[in-house]
Amino acid sequence: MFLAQKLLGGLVNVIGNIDPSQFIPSEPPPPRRPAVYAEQNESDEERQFRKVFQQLAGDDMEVSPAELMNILNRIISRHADLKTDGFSIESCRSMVAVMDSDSTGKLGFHEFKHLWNNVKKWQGVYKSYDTDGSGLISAQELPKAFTAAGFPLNDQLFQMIIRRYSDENGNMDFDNYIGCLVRLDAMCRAFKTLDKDNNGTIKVNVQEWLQLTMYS
Ligand SMILES: [Ca+2]
Ligand SMILES: [Ca+2]
Ligand SMILES: [Ca+2]
Repeated sequence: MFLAQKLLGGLVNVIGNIDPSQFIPSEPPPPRRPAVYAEQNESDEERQFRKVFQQLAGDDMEVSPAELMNILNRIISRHADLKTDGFSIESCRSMVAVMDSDSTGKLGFHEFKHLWNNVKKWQGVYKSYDTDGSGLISAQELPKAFTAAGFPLNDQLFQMIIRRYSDENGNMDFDNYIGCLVRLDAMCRAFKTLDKDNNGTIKVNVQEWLQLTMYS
């Protein structure tokens, strides 16, 4: 009896329902505003950031996947404590796709700023939860790190994430970690947007499903 309860308890723990209301996806980027309006109403910090953005984005004022890859790889080359084999073009295409709320195929100022702030925040989480200082997030470190990042998933989902994003030893390097969180964040945000009555369930048709899953 006791054993059965324990077994069942363990099972419930593993398969336990996740509660999407506990997820804390980041706020979506604000809607596009005319540049003149934006420039008149932004803080000093935003103005600084806009200058940096203009240099990174070039003449079209949008960051392409290749530009994003160069930017991220330049940054990580200055952080020896973050282990990584570098951001790939494929992972940058995926990040641009899930952040591209206005469907231009590139990241505009607000989309990029949103991604930038998240990367900064999640980099802090990565460092604090890499408790053994290996430069990688191990399978043991991962649940706490993801929970701190705003995503308290269950064991089953953590295992799935490790299967998909970590190496054969269960270690996740920095580029995989960022790629995974950008996607998780965007998918949770999409879920919250579609779950209009907030009951934890959404209904999508095939068009919406494919738009969500294939442009990601
Ligand atoms: Ca990697
Ligand atoms: Ca865009
Ligand atoms: Ca570690």
